[in-house]
Amino acid sequence: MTDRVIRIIGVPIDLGADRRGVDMGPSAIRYAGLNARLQRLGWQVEDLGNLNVPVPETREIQDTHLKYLPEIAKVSAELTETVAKALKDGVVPLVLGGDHSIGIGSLAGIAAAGKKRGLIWFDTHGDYNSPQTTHSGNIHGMPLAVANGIGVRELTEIGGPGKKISEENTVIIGARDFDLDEREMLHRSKITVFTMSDIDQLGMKEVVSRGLEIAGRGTEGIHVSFDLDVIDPSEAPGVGTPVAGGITYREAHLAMELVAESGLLLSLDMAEVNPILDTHNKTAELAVGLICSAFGKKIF
Ligand code: 6HN
Ligand code: MN
Ligand code: MN
Ligand code: MN
Repeated sequence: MTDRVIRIIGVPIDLGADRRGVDMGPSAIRYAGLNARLQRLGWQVEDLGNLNVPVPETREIQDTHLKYLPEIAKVSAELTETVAKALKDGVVPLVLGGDHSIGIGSLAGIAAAGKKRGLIWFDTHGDYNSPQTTHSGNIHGMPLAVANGIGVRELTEIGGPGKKISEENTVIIGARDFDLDEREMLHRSKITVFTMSDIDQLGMKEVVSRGLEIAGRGTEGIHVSFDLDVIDPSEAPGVGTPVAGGITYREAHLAMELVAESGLLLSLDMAEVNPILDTHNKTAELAVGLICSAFGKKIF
C-alpha cells in the first residue's frame, strides 16, 4: 500500500433489499470505532459522511422486477462519481453499505476512473440476477450482473457504457445460495466461483491465494466487495439475508489478512450490516475488524 489515506463513503441504502435495516449499517460501523481504529493502524482517515438516500416510506415501487430502480440509479450515479473522484485524488475509497446494490456504483466508479482492476466478491449469493431471472425484484441481487453489462440501461450505463469488470479477473468466494437461472448465467460467464464446498475442501488460504492470482493477473490491483452474509449467522447475525453454513470468524479474518499481505487492495466495500437483527453491534464490530485486517492490521 503506497497511499496512506482512506476516504470513507457511507451509503445508507436499503432500497435494494426487502428487509429494512441495512440503511443503518454505516452508523453501526462508525459506532464500532472504525475511524479511530484505522488511524491507529497509521492511516489518515477522511470521512465524507453519508450520501443522500431516500427512505422507502417516501417512495413507491413502480416495477416489481426492479424495485426502487429510479432511486437506486440516482444513488448509484452519485456513488460512481464519489468513488471515481477518490481514485483520481489518489486516496483509497472505503464504501460502507447499505445493501449490496452499492457494488453498482463502486465498480462503475472504478471503471470511470479508468482503472483496470480485478474483483473479489465475498458473498453467500451470486448477486448475478437480471430483471428476467430475479424472483425477488430486489436490486441487491443484481450488482455483479449489472457491472458485467447485464440488466437495464438505467443501471448498466451508469458511469458510461460497457462492462465495468473483466470477467476473467472476477472471483466470487463463499457462495452457497444461488437462484437457479442466476447459477446458469454464472456458469456461462468467465467469472470464477469458489463455493463453501471449495473452501471446505481446499481451505480458505488456498482459495484466497487462487482468487488473488486470478483477480490480480494483468490488473493494477483489486477491489474487494465484502457482503457480511458470507460469514456464518452464528458469528454475524446482523446481516440483511442470513444463510446457514457460512465461513467462520477466523476464516473471514484470514481472507482479509491474505488480501492485505498481497499488497493488491485498492478499494473496499463493506455491505449488508443490519443493526436491527444484530446482537450488541457484534456484526458491525466484526465488519470493523475485517476492514482493519484488510488494511494491514497484524495480530503480532
Ligand atoms: N445480497 N438471490 C436473491 C435475490 O433476491 O436475488 C438474494 C440476493 C441477496 C443479495 O445478499 O446482497
Ligand atoms: Mn451481496
Ligand atoms: Mn449476500
Ligand atoms: Mn427462475
